[in-house]
Amino acid sequence: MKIIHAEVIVTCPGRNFVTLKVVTDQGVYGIGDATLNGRELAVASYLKDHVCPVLIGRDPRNIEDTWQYLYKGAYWRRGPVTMSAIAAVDMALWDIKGKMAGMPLYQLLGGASRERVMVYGHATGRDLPEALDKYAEHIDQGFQAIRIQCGVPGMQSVYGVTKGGGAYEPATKGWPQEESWSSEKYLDFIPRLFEAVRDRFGFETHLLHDVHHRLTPIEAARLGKALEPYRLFWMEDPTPAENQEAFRLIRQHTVTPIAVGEIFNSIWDCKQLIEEQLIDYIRTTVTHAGGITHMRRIADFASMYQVRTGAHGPSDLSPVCMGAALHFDLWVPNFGVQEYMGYPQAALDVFPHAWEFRQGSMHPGDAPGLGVDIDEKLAARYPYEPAYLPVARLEDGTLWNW
Ligand code: KDG
Ligand code: MG
Repeated sequence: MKIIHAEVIVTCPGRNFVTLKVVTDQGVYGIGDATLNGRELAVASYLKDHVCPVLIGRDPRNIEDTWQYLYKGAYWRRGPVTMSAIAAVDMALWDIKGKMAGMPLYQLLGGASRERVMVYGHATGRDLPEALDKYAEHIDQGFQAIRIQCGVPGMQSVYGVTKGGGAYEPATKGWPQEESWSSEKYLDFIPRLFEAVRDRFGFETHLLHDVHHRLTPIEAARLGKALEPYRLFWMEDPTPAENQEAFRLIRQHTVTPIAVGEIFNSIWDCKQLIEEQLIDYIRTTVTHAGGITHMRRIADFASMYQVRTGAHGPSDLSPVCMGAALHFDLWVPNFGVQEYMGYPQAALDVFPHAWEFRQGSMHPGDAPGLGVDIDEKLAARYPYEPAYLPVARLEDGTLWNW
């Protein structure tokens, strides 16, 4: 069996997505997601110019060997662009293997470890009453786990909160938007938000919050400690994770669980945080962390330290990644939760899928392979549109972590 064709499809049905399609000499094809928000064309070029040519003639059944070939063979290891490109190939090859076997991917991984996958949704409000209303809406939709983000009094814009109040989409067309940030205002307000949530809704639902890398270690420690009475499921990305020792300081002060990893792309990024048990949930994704093959390695390593998975699942990873993630989640023994932000209808139409959401949980479906396809004709109707993530500045203009 041989790969005879590989092509990259860039489409913008509401937002940009990069998809790799790998075609075999037996007529079976597989697809993979390679979307890297705000840097899409870099991965598209990496695939088109450097990876697709060397795939031709390879046996698509040798997934592990292809992974090693692309990782070690590039010489330049790791990094979000390389690892997203490898991930797309890996996903496409698992898709092909599943289709050849006539089995959904989760069966190839070892079968289902649970009936369905618990997902968390985003309740975001411009102010406290709106955030609480959104939380109530999520409860009505059956969510058992909800992330809450809220506008902070005195701050113009806050991560996770849209100006118009609709579904959150961080990337905007044109130049990067500039947002302003005050850790002081945020730290004063956030405990009040959580007190209000627990007062009104009790402790039945898992409660999550994303700090989005914005605090210093000691500030993060203070926040974790202040939030302890509200028993969070997790506090996400409390401080940037390049300096992993910083998490020791946070850990010394608080038992609020910590989730990190959405911007990690290899097991080496996770190593210290996991082996020193500085985090509780690892948030790497199939697309940004080298595909199913590498995610499996990260999850197995994490399981040795009782660290559970909590994969990133924003709308800027395509429905193809969502499918791969759900197969992975259904199998992975140390599963924690899966993020699910949802998609614009146009994106759902471009990517017909077997996965489904019902009452706060999801299932990948039982179609062979990933169970997600791409409607290429429809995709062609949505050409690429340049868009960037915002940048954040402190109130005095200093560039900060967005
Ligand atoms: O592209 C950036 C987004 O994926 C990110 O801001 C979303 O932090 C995020 C989350 O937890 O979903
Ligand atoms: Mg996040």
